[in-house]
Amino acid sequence: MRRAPVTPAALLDALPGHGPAVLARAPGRVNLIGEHTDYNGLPVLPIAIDRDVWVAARRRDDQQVDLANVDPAFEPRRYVIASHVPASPPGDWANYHKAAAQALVGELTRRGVAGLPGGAFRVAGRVPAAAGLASSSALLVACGLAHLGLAAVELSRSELAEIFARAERYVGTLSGGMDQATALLARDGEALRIDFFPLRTRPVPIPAEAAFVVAHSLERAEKSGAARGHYNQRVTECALGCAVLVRRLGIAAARLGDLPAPHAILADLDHLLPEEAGRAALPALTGLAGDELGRRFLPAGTELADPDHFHLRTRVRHVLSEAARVTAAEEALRAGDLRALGALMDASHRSCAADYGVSTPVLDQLVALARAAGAFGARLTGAGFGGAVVALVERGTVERVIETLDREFYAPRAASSEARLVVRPAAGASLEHVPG
Ligand code: NG1
Repeated sequence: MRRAPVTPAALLDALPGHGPAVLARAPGRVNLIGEHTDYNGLPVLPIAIDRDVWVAARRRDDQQVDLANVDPAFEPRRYVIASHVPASPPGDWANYHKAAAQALVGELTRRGVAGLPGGAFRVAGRVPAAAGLASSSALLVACGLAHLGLAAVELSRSELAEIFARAERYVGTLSGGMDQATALLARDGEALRIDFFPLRTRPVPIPAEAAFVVAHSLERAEKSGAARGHYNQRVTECALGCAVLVRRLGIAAARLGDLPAPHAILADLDHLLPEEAGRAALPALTGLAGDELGRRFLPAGTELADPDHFHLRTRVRHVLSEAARVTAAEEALRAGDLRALGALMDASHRSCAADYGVSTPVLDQLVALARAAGAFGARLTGAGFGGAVVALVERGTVERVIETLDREFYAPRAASSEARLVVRPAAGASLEHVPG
């Protein structure tokens, strides 16, 4: 049975105690194009979606956090605020609250502002989890915004995007900053081009006839599970690929996004980078001694899918070509050319699958079904390894795409109709102070 949606008013009513409260909202996101580029310092082009996490909160007089979720699958949690909050076991939902709180304690201390108060927090989420729709970041951002509201401290949205992006690494993923920036800075009806290091954003209007269908593969892309090692592996392969290029070309670059003349590098990649490298080959390839290599690229405690073996050429090829596709996609959107945008999304999916190794046969199947039903283009969205695809569809074609997906994919699997959604570009997070 479907549970009735919980209203923000009911969430406020569920708070213990009396007096003023705050109500925070943060949306999930669908990345239109620019996958696995953010942590490389290269651009992304997501939309925030009309599915959000709501958090109501009221201040406590002590340093305790009392956390509860309307979904009984997420059990209540309590912890004490500190500059180093011990993490709950991997996958525990409280870790996203802890991540935000620990980061805010650090930030407020750095600014010489009085500490972060304890509080009661009541949470309701409508972003499908483990679907590549950034539900974890929506939870972290909504909890963090609510907590700042309790502390009565204001920080700019851009500052918060950077603080919360770093904060999410608390859960052990070497993640980039796309999700938190989208949740905080997106604008209603528009896509957001985001550049990193330093963070910069610019809205990109979306033509009225464009619609977005998100279809879940029914494979959970759980970054607290196996996907974390695979995600971190890609981050490390890119960093190593960059280090090899730095040595081969005699240039300075901290990450792939710093490389000069990426088009020329892309054209010559077969000569510049080996396809693969074992760990033993890395000192010769990078010119770095083993201990420096370890410290910079393979720190202890970072979970990797295969710590002895790295793909270099294909990973770098995906990232550099994907960055060029983001720029072309922004131009296509501004020109209202949905056909061109769709073709770029298709190319992005092929690159994610063949070069980056983050697609699955089911994601490929969903992309093919959406294309066959008339979508302009379709691609996996988010980290991959399961999760969802996004299809760019003309408004008049949405029904046909949904019917095809239901008939060919969801009905035979007896899946819930919530497995596929039509999403619209929504505004970023909000915070409201509710008088007592
Ligand atoms: P999802 O799909 O929400 O887990 C992850 C990263 C992003 C980005 C994409 C791939 C987190 C919180 N988010 O998103 O920063 O790197 O993968 O483009 O890890």
